[in-house]
Amino acid sequence: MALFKRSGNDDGQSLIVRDGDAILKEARALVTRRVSEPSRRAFLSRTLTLGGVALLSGCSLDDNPSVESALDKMSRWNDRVQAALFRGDVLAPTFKASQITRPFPFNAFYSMDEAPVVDPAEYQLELSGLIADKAPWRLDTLTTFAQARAAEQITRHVCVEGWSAIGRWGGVTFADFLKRIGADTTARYVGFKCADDYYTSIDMPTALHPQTLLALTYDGQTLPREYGFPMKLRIPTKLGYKNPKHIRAIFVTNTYPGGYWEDQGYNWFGGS
Ligand SMILES: Nc1nc2c(c(=O)[nH]1)N[C@H]1C(S)=C(S)[C@@H](COP(=O)(O)O)O[C@H]1N2
Ligand SMILES: [Mo]
Repeated sequence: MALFKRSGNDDGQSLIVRDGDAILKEARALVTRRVSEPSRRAFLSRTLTLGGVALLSGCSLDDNPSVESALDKMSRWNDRVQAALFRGDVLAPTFKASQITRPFPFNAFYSMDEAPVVDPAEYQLELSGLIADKAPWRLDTLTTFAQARAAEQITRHVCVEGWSAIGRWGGVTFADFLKRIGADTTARYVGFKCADDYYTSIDMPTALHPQTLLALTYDGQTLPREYGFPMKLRIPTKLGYKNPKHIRAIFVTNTYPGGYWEDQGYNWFGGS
């Protein structure tokens, strides 16, 4: 049943086309919309122009609690539409090595020199929640595990702040890792805590997607400090802010964990 198809164009952008259902198309456009300013109002007022004009006409966008509440409801609805549209077997576009963006842009909620310094000898990955084997992982064990299953991808990273870039990440598919630790894959969420106090969470279908990677290398080298050493999650089906760098803890849960930007109004599903 081909109700909708996802296709990549030359530029590597992907789009959903679903005959006869403008709402789903609009929902997709709504979440892939890039915003230039990482603020709640900028993000929400842009989505408003696409999704909620009729709903909110006559309301002022400034400091109006009922508008904010309506927009929050739209964002939750938007999460549900995106989750329904998400297909575990539809792959994000991949690229050739010659298309890699050099230098790859840096982004975080601070400037580059403030990126955390993680001591590889001291590092431990902590596991908690609905996981059978919660033993922490040292970096050498993690590296050996990843190298034995080497997965690699050249994909596009899309940041809501208005830029995108193609990069090459290597590691192990997150599905393999979740299997190894005995994660309950019927649970709803996987959450991440980072060495710089960033945090985010993703839905289980995305966690199990074949392109979702626990990445330890960038362009064939150890992941550089600024880009997430010692380890990041690379998810080409999601926007940049859903790709946690410097992961220090992973947990599996049925309780909504939110995220650093998500708790400030960014859409939680954050599909790209
Ligand atoms: N730990 C951590 N992860 C993070 C962020 C952050 O500030 N801290 N920023 C996110 C955002 S908004 C983007 S666009 C990407 C940037 O990744 P890059 O520096 O590899 O381009 O990291 C994401 N993951
Ligand atoms: Mo971002």
